[in-house]
Amino acid sequence: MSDSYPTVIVTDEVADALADRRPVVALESTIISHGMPYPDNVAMATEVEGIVRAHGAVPATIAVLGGKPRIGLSPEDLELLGSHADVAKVSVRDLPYVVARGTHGATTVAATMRLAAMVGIKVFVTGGLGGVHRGAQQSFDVSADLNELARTPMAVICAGVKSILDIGLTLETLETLGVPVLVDGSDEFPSFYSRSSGFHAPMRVDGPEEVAAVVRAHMVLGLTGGLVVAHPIPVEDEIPADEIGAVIGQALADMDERGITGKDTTPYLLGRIVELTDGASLTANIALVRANARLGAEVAVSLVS
Ligand code: PSU
Ligand code: MN
Repeated sequence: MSDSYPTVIVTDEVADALADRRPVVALESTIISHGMPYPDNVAMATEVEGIVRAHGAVPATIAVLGGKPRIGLSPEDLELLGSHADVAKVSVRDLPYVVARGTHGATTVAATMRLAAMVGIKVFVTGGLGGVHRGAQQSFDVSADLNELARTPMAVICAGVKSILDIGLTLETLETLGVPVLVDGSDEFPSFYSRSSGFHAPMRVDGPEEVAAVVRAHMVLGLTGGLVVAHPIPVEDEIPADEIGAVIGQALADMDERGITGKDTTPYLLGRIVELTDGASLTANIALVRANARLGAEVAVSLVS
């Protein structure tokens, strides 16, 4: 473990890569603890780290364990995050609480970005971004992921925004916050399980070099926020929008009936969609994360070359 960073614990592998300016890719942990069932979650997390390595970058999965923010995790840590009953979902506002109490926390996109930025990581891979929830006009439920994108300089590779969210309002908010939204290889913004969403790609790019060029220009301009890099799910893995749309409608109705609100909504909906699709949504989710890991590693490699 490196002691060059006072507030976080960084593995030697990640610290050495950062010191040598070699490519590093951050990975979040809410997707492990609250986004997928055990043991698929641990298998996914392990496989994704392998994909990042196979494409020339060092993976840095991020979480809070025993109150310590950690950058880079062991296989045992991944197992704990995937199977332990008491791992809180930790966004930025929750960080001081889990640290002070010495408990375990799986970090969301927002909290992972904040911790990754503390050590200078520039590229982050995830599945889906949080955003403006449907009905936010009443509930005010807007993910802190958007706030973090407004302030932390980092490229976030994701498969777009799930239609459990209001995709249009999420894109409007990102525009207001000054966050570039790139779409790799498509003229349409993707909706996680599907390549289509009905919304135009705000900025189209083709391939990791073009992504890296925009990220580099963003840094050169000294822009302070992040960038969204939407990477549509591979054609062979996608679930057609109308098919998954019906399932999502059902999951949202079930959520309302149970009175679930706030930070529990995303984990509940993801779990319910897996049940309603008999696991097909989980297969698609894993496939898109794999594809994102590859693109993220390639972007990180391109950024340092
Ligand atoms: N979308 C997914 N899978 C996930 C999440 C979102 O498809 O696991 C997680 C991410 O960690 C994201 C968080 O940062 O949910 C957003 O939660 P909230 O909406 O409560 O901010
Ligand atoms: Mn929320």
